[in-house]
Amino acid sequence: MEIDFVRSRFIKHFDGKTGNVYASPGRINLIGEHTDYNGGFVFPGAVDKGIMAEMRANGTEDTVMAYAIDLKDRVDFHLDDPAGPRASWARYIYGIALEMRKLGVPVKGFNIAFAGDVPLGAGMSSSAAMESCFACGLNDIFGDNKVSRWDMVLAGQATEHNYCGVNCGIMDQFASVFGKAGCLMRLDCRSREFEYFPFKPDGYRLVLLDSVVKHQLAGSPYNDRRNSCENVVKHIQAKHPEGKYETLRDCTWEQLDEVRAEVGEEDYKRAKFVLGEKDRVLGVCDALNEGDYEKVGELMYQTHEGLSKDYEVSCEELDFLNDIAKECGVTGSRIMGGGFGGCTINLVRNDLYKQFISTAKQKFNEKYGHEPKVYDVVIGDGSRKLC
Ligand code: GAF
Repeated sequence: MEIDFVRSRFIKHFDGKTGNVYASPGRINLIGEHTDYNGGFVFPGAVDKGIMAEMRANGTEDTVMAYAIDLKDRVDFHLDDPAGPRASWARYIYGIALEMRKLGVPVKGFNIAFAGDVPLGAGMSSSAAMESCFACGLNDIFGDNKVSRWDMVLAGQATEHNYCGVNCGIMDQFASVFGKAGCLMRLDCRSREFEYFPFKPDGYRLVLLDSVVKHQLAGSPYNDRRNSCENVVKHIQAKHPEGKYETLRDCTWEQLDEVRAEVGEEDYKRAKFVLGEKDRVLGVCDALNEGDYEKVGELMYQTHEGLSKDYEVSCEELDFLNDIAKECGVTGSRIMGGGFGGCTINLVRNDLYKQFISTAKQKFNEKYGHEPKVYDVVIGDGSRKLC
């Protein structure tokens, strides 16, 4: 996306003056799904697509004038209005501004115009890209950049919790803020320690196939999944008062089996997936260290199976794309992100790529009347000021 594209709209829709321009990316995740809010590991990377915003203080105490370029929608609101704006996109601006105030940034009125090239509803975290982009701008304009990168991550997550109704973990905001070109990141969501993993799989590439089934976490059973996990932890804690069980990260397979009858089959299956996924992320790290991409792929297929059968966040279209990948001999394939629509992420041998993409397009089209969208993954940088 070009700076001039955003700048020309900013100038046109406000008072002709320019501001500063900021960008934040969406993300992919190689493995480690629904583990972030369970204190486990994730393996994301930022992508080369995201949100770009031009922002400038407008001299008022609390008036925000906001323009969503892609939607051609203008909303003005007051930061001191406890209800905030109704438009869902504007709530990200309102929410992050209030969360940055909580961190001591004296946010006052500002003008903002933004656009994005991260596909909406594809499970690539367009919302985290918005939060971290706006946080980066507010930190710069009003806060002398004193808020740390981790606090911006947490402000983005709090925006989801407090203003958008999604009880998400920290993976998406983390990836958007901390991303680094060419690197995936292994994050321990409990200790928040992370390391960059240069990702140059010799002979393979990552590609996303977008089912175009709109993934949207607000109003989806995402929060129910989290509640199920927390319920299992509560039961394990009650059985083991001597220990401290905060998340499923602290629980063993034996303990899960002990509470199986009490929590019921549904919550049991959810927790079973999470315990397995925790192990799979570590397995992928070892496999990457050994350059064993076939092993990485095998674990990706296992994740898909678990997300589909036990966590039940897949849909017919995503399972179909996964089946095609298998039939074509693709190394690894699985649902990416929260689920309920969006993309599969596929680890494909270079020599198989063309045939896989054309088969997937043709078969998906035959069944659903349209082709899946194809996004080649380019791992890019995290939140930054452009000018
Ligand atoms: C969504 C959430 F926002 C993340 O926190 C994470 O839980 C993910 O779903 C599933 O891994 O993207």
